[in-house]
Amino acid sequence: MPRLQLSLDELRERALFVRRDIITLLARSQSGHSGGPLSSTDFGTALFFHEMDVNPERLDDPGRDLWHFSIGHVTPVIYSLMAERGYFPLVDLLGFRQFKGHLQGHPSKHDTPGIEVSAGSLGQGLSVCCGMAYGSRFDRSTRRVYCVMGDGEQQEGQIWEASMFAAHYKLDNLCAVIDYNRKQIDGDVQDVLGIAPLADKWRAFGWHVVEVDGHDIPGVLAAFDEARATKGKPTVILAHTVMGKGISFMEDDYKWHGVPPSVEQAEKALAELGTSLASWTRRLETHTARAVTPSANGGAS
Ligand SMILES: Cc1ncc(C[n+]2csc(CCOP(=O)(O)OP(=O)(O)O)c2C)c(N)n1
Ligand SMILES: [Mg+2]
Repeated sequence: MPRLQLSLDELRERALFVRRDIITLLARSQSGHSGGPLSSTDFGTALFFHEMDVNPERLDDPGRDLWHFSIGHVTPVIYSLMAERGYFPLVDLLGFRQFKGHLQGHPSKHDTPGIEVSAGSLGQGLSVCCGMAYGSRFDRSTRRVYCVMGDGEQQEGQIWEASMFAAHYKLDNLCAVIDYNRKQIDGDVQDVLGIAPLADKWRAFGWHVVEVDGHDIPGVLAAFDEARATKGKPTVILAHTVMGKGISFMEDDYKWHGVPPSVEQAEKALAELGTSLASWTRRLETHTARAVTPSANGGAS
């Protein structure tokens, strides 16, 4: 079960596709979050299409890396990454947030193939990932565990309890990524409840800290490499990002935390991304089989 390790050009194209997917599924559902999914797109693409060893064709493969988005509200990017990676057909994205669909507003392990842990209540994911990483040691497994958190989420006390656990048990198979977009549901993180100096806090809690531009894919890949090479302690990557990245009228505005674009706004957004709502919807509608290889789901633009 190899890591995909797509080239930089392929990763950049994949990130563009994921952004188009996010806008298109939100335009269809008229419900859901825009800002965090778009800030998480580039490092998420690096994770799914280069870094992680996962096997969407065999979800229970014991050697698979484990991943979990503790920020459950960013399902538009989680599901788009999963669909593009071949967990389920792209057409399913058009059923986002529908009662009878399998893509609920927050991730549900009971509904979606490939979601291992349900999420939505902030602050819990790192604890779950500590359990996965610690348990892997007893399995004598070389798998790695990836946990994506938000910056506003850092205000949750449970994270710091888990952080102590991970350092105490030297969980160097655990890599956390923080979407450091400086915004949360009600405004600037520093105004709501300041978390700075975040890097110093994680260092003080015994973690190896890497700071990176979360939209610079080569930089993110280097950060993942550094995490792999770090022994005896867990690594946290502070991915500096921009909420709503890629869509001019959404960037750096917390009001896009939890709302979808209107159809008209989606048209504008997709034009900025080099496509149209009709054209990208058609791409999703026509991909009714799982995209099992990177080249099998490319094509339309
Ligand atoms: C325990 C808990 N408290 C509050 C919420 C409501 N909530 C959902 S997202 C969010 C903001 C999180 O901020 P951040 O992690 O920065 O995510 P972003 O806004 O950048 O997507 C809040 C408070 C929640 N889901 N869980
Ligand atoms: Mg945030």
